Amino acid sequence: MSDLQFFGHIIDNEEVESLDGGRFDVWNPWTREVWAQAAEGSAADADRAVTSARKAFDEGPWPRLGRTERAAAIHRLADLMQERTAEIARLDSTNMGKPFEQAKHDVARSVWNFRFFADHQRDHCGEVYPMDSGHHCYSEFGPAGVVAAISPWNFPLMMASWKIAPAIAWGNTCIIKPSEDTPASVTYLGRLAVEAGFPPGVLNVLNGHGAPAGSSITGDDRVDRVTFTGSSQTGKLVMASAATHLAPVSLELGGKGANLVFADADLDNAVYWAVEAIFRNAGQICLAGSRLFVQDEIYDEFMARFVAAAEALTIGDPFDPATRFSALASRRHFEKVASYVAAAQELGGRIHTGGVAQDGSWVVRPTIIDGLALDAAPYCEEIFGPVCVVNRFGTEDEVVHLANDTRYGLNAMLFTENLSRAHRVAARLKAGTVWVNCFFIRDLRTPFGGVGDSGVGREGGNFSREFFTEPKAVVMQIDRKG
Ligand code: TXE
Repeated sequence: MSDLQFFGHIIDNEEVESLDGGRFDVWNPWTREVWAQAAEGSAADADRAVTSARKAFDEGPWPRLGRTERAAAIHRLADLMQERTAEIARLDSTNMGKPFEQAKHDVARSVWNFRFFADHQRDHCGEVYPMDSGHHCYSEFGPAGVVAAISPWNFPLMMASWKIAPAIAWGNTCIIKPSEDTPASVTYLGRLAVEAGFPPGVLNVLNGHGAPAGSSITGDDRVDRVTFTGSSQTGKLVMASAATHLAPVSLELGGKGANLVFADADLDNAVYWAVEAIFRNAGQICLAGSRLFVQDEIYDEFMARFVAAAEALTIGDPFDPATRFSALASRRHFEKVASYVAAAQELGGRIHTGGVAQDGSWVVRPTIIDGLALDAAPYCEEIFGPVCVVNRFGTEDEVVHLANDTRYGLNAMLFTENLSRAHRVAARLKAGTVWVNCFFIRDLRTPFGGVGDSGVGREGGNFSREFFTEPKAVVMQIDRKG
């Protein structure tokens, strides 16, 4: 009898095996051992999950609950998550190699996602439109229906909660398919929803691979909304699949974030954030500051400080409190990142520090490269690892052009003490979010999403409301004519 943990599907509030009994192995990237198994969802399992969510929406209490009651149920789930922070964080650290302290922070952020959207829905206001003709009109925001949510492995719990929280807060029912690399914490969340007393079918967890599990739910015509975070390439497949039944999509895809450091920047602050932006979570962040542009006058000094700060990051076991940086999330991903480092070397890039650990681990050390051509693959493509490509610039116009010369447009950062320049450059950058003198700071009311290959749509606050509801106009006569 295997002593591996098992993560089943959660359908109709029951944790179940796949109908055909299929399972797959779940790896610990630091030890490079299998530590668990998860149910391998087939098209038949996906059908079961969608049937459950559809029934819960069409016949169950959830969409019909008062907004206060629904908010209270979601806060109960958030309370349970908060109580079990260490347990959940342990799952994410074991499953994807994230330092434990960062995983605990991710749980706190996930709890906040639930609390924020519960309250946002409970306290929202509709709109009234005074009309000229003896009528008035008001808007209503009713739930859209069944939501298919597909989440990635880099923030397993947090990215899933970012989708589930607004979906269920607005009265929808949901099927979440976590990444096959990281099924643990999302399955655990599904167990907590049962414990919190959610009605059956409100939150279904379907484990398994992109195809057939993911593609079966996105292509099911009983699904009303599809929200996806992952690669740009898969995003296109998801959009095509949702288009077969005209389900609106929200896609948060890849990035190649530009980080602009002007000569008048506060260098301590700029170095601190440059390190966070590309080495936190081992660079496995869609928002990573993976293209760094430094103005000529400070280039050498900045690089010396940046390299020193990168080398000071303690690499090790995610559960060692000293660890700031650990293995990449999977063998497949390690091989991808390592291949970009090798390509950078072949293409004449100068590696100032870092490179692939040669000890058999899945570690790529914090890596800083300059000297690459503007069309070199490691410079243009999303590496999604701890690899920063650096370039120098002379003028504001030049750096804006360099920063915008990409298919992506999720986010950018700029560091300057000149207020006018900060506003001027922020306005010119092609990105969904621009951070000035900081990084990663979020207010959940603000729009989040990207342009170009970085995605379609925005989520956050009212932007999530627009996506997860069917806004309705009710026009009412006040004065009867004649
Ligand atoms: O992504 P996929 P992968 C980028 C990053 C990374 C690359 C590949 O560059 O190296 O993508 O990672 C599900 N229908 N990002 O292969 O394939 C899949 O099971 C429906 C950036 O992990 O996009 C998983 O749950 N679903 C990103 C999710 O999609 C499908 C985060 C993401 O997998 C599917 C992750 C299909 N046909 C990777 N195929 C970010 N924006 O943060 C796969 N999936």
